[in-house]
Amino acid sequence: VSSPSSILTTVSPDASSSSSSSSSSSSAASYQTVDSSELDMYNNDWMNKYHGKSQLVLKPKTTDEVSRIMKHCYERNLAVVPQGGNTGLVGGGVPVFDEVVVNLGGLNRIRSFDEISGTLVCDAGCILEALDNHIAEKGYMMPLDLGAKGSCHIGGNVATNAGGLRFLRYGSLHGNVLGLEVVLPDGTVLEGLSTLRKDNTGFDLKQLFIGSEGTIGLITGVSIVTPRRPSAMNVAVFALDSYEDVQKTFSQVKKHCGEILSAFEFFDQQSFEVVQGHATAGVRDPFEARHPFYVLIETSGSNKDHDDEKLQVLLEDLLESGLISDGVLAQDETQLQSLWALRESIPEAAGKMGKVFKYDLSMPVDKMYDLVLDMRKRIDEQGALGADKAVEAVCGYGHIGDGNLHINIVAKDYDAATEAIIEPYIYEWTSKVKGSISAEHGLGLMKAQKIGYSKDATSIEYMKRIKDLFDPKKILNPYKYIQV
Ligand code: FAD
Ligand code: 2HG
Ligand code: ZN
Repeated sequence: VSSPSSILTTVSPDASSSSSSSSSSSSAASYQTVDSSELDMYNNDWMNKYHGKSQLVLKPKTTDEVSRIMKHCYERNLAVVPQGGNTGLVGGGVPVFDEVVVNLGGLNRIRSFDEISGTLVCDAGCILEALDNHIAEKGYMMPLDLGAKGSCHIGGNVATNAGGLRFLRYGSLHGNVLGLEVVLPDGTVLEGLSTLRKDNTGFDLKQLFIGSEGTIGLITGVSIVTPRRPSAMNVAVFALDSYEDVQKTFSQVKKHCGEILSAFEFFDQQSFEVVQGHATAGVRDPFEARHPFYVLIETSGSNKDHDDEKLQVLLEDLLESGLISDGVLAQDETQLQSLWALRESIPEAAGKMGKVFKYDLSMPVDKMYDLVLDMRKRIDEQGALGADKAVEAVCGYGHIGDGNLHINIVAKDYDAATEAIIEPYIYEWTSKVKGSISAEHGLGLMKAQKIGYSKDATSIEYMKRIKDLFDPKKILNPYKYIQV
């Protein structure tokens, strides 16, 4: 693959070719060459499940550089993989073969922040946590939060339409994103960085890029509305005996604390035990005994005494009614963080324990846990479940308040035999209850051929036409997203 321009930072194992282009080019040249071990981090995903073989990673610093890269690649039919923080869980952000990786991490400027409206305009490569810290000083917070916040980019979040832990309160990025700046496959820049809340002039094109997973354009700038940072936050974790009780508890929590509720998460005993056995720090068991289910609730408001009182009443009510068997309420910020760690550490702990087959599903809440039980039964019936077997654990957890279940099947290897026990069974099951096979992580490479389980033929046909319209040469993120 030839070097596209003279002002790009590249990561390439081929020091001679990159540095020679550098020395022969203009004074603006800033080629950087590193050894091939550094290429690995751009070729392999967070789970070490998907492996590309790209020999060229480009790290532009401006929208203009991204545009010039795309113009070059478009003219020469070079395939390109847009990459953010590379925390995606479906293999969408790494190459399949030797596609050029365009990593957006160099685009990391905050362009503006309006302290009256809370509108933030920034480069797509800004790290989510850095943005949250920046606006925290001004009394605001990002409307989304996820375990990968320290690495993922806002551009990656928009490209995947990430959900996460604040979705219940602040909703989808489809509602919070006000505008996008996007470089199209031929290098054209779509200037859509509006800060308007309301704008009914024609098709809302930005919506097409939210959740498009780098298949129709590279997002280079994001305009997003942010809410005020709540001054009072509470977190509680409850222990429960049955999934039935989890659902009833959700109903009670909404009744007592609906207007201040900002998260309602659940995890089962298996998830809890994986965390206790494998997570890094701050995850001690706050209960005296183990329980079949746990829920974490978070409230966010502006009057601490008022919220504390509400939670206290809720806790007493839940204990009295027998819906929960135990409960802990964080008394300070440290405890609040350690209760959240019980939930947030599950992906990391499962990853330390083994190779994780991850499923991210939405479906009616009353059906959710039946799937976890069926999955365990099925794997067990095939003789594959147990400490010294192919599958060591089947964890069920997720954003139950949003109807979103995560199933993490911790296996010894990413082998075809284990996958064949799980798939297509899990997709068929989800389809039967009219659920979605991707609630928030996207389709990527993992589910590029599975969209038919959740979408009808006409919808898929129109999606393909949209792809053709923006990317007629099919150079952006090939083999991903919709390949049916
Ligand atoms: P990448 O992984 O680099 O890329 C993801 C996809 O977006 C790829 O298809 C890529 O081509 C495309 N892309 C990236 N940047 C751009 C861009 N600027 N323009 C166009 N396309 C682009 N996800 C959730 O939804 N909710 C969660 O709660 C959640 N928790 C997580 C917890 C952990 C520990 C981890 C590891 C992941 C979690 N994720 C979660 C998944 C992941 O973090 C999100 O999907 C995140 O939004 C990806 O952002 P990224 O910058 O890492 O993107
Ligand atoms: C979460 O909710 C993330 O923790 C990751 O979406 C889920 O790793 C997973 O399967
Ligand atoms: Zn999630």
